[in-house]
Amino acid sequence: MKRTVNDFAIFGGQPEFPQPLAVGRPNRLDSDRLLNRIQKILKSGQLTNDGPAVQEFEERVCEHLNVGNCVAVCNGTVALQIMAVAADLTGEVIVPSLTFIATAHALNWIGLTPVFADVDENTHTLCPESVAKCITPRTTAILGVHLWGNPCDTMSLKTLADRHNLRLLFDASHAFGCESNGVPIGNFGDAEAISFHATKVVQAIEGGAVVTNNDEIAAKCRLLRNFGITGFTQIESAGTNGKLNELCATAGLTSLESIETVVAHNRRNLETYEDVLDSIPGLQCATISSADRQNAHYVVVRTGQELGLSRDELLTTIRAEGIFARSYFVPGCHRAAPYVGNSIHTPVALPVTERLLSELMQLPTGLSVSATDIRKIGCVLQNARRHASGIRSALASQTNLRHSEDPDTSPFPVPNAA
Ligand code: T4K
Repeated sequence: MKRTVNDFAIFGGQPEFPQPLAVGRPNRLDSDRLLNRIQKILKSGQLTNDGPAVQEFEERVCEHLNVGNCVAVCNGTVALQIMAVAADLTGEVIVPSLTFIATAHALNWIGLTPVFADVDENTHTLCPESVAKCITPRTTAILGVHLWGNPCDTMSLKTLADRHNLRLLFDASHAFGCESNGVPIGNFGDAEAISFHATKVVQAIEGGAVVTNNDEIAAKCRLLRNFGITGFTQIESAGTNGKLNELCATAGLTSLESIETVVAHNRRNLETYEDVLDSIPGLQCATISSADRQNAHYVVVRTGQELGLSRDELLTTIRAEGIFARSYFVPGCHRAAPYVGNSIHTPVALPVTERLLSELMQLPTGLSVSATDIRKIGCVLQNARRHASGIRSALASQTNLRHSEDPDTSPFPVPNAA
């Protein structure tokens, strides 16, 4: 219990969580199932190059998402690149700035120009009106991001894409297991890219996929991920090495088997957070938990003036308590190298993006976080608000502890896996 400002760990008190809780900590895989599968692979000798585990993983993903094709690749960034090349993109591609830098970097790395549009205040996904203002004769695609698992406004974006003869693609890295109007994410636009990174709701340690109902795009993706090779002596196109290996595919299969458990746990955690945050003015749960099926993988909270602390002051305070909350995706792609200061990338104002970047934080969830942990987090947040003015002045007077320019610099080491 933090009765006075000095009880907060940042000012010398005991941290509430000596073993820190983190956002994105990987959910544990069932080790018996995984090791069993790994043994079979090692015995078979087929370690990579489109082996049986990759093929089975692709089949299971198709079944789960009710989608026609899944092309598994080595990570989500390569999935974005292979998808973009398979869709014949050139020139400019409109994307949100409020996303992980990989969305923009994937395009930039293959010679495309990411152009940043603003996002919607509630869903934090591409705002169709802002996208419309970014379209030029060089635009060939819109790439929406289902941020935090919130589905993009797929209908309006499709109308816009059709009107201007643009490809419509999605980065679904956060949205495995989510739906939009009853349709699983993975079925929208020309194709969608998914990340199966260790920190994701379904993980293959490292992995990704392009999912699509467009057979032509799927066939191209298969070719592109394997150097464009079609036979021992036949090379049909340019290509790269984007293959998922068998060991990672087995991790993906094992993870996929526990998705219902993980999502149910995440959803209960989200409900507990909503309950706890309801009584704290200045903190509002911003994850959409509507009729759309949500994986609740991210608990997104919007900070407001009533809190009495800025988002970054709050982050500094609670991280010292062992609550390693994040401020994804500061600084915003448009403020990151190599895009910052270049009007080609940012032709329109991004007021909503800017506001969200300064107000949002993400709180720990996943299998390693319990309802009891969340109630304790709630108490810390409640007390931080109660002592906001004291914390603010103490932070300002402590030069060595004053939060840095980069609010993601943690005073804590990365938690170990104990
Ligand atoms: N598009 C979007 C919208 C994305 O969010 C991402 C990836 C991509 C595309 C690209 O997909 P990939 O190419 O990555 O497949 C993480 C992930 O590295 C990244 O995959 C993810 N998005 C991004 C949102 O988050 P960090 O830097 O925030 O994660 P990190 O290393 O801080 O890990 C989170 C916590 O988990 C830490 O406390 C450490 C702990 N941890 C992490 C790992 C990896 C462990 O305990 N064990 C582990 O093995 O980036």
